[in-house]
Amino acid sequence: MESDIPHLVVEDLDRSSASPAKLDPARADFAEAVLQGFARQLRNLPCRFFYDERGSALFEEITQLEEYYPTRVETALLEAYGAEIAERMGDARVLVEFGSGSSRKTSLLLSALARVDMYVPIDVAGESLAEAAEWLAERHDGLAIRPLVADFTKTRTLPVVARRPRKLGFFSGSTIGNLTHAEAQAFLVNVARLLGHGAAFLVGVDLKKDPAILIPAYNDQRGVTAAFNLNLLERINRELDGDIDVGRFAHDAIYDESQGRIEMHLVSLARQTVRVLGHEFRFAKGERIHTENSHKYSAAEFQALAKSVGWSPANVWTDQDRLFSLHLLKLD
Ligand code: AVJ
Repeated sequence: MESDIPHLVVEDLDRSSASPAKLDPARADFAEAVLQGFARQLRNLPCRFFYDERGSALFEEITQLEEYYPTRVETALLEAYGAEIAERMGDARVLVEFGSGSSRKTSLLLSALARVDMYVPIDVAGESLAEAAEWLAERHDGLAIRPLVADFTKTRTLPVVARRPRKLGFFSGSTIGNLTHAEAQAFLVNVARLLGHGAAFLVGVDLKKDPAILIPAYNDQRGVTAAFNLNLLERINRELDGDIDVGRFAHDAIYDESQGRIEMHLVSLARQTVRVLGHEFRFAKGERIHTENSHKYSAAEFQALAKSVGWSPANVWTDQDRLFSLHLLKLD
């Protein structure tokens, strides 16, 4: 899928960078993704790079938009069904959270899961992870928190203290929608391995629905999602010595009915040349950079996907308007 030309940028990066703080691993990772993504016929940037400090703040703003229903509805589901969910999840003591965004939702779940005494949040964003851990520690007495700074799709082992039999998992916000179906299957296999026998896994999944509701959720009136998308280009300018005129790109969000997914793109508004780390890239007017997929699943589709890799769908909770779903999956 990804890189057929691994690590090609490392040397260029050293020489052409204006910044003396060269080659920290996070920056090298970003550099490689941008130089490779921009060199492709169909240009793309992986969505994990949205979440620098500015991007994380913009995402927080997105979650509060009228048009962006997922956070609001998922939170309401946890509030309404928390006790029932906790009862169905069982009495295991360790909770592992993948891509632990908002600690608000986690706190709701933890309040319902009275038996849990250890919480392992896994996220690439080390700073927000530490902040969230602090926020939760204040609210949940006696909870041991063992954050893991890692890409949750690549995590193969848990901290030693968390390797107790029977674990619970939580993956909220429909972040699973960022993955293709094949990637989601691979991820579910990995979670099964991490959580082990007797595991219960709660997954928030955005439901398929009328594009008239979906599209505004990814293209809001106030332009917060546009700013979130365009921040990728600003981040390139900030971190990779880029000279991109961000005003010459526009945000676009489309719903691809056949693939059941929202796609976000950045569209070049003019024929232009941009420079990144001394490399030149020419864009035609109208040329696009694909920046994110957000897959939507009917409840039955997601259950079938989970089943195909060995999880047993145990329950699904949805709101009255059928906007969002919380799936409980179990492992024997
Ligand atoms: C955090 C991946 C769940 O796909 O809805 C929000 C990210 N992108 N608006 C989503 C996002 C644009 C969000 N996830």
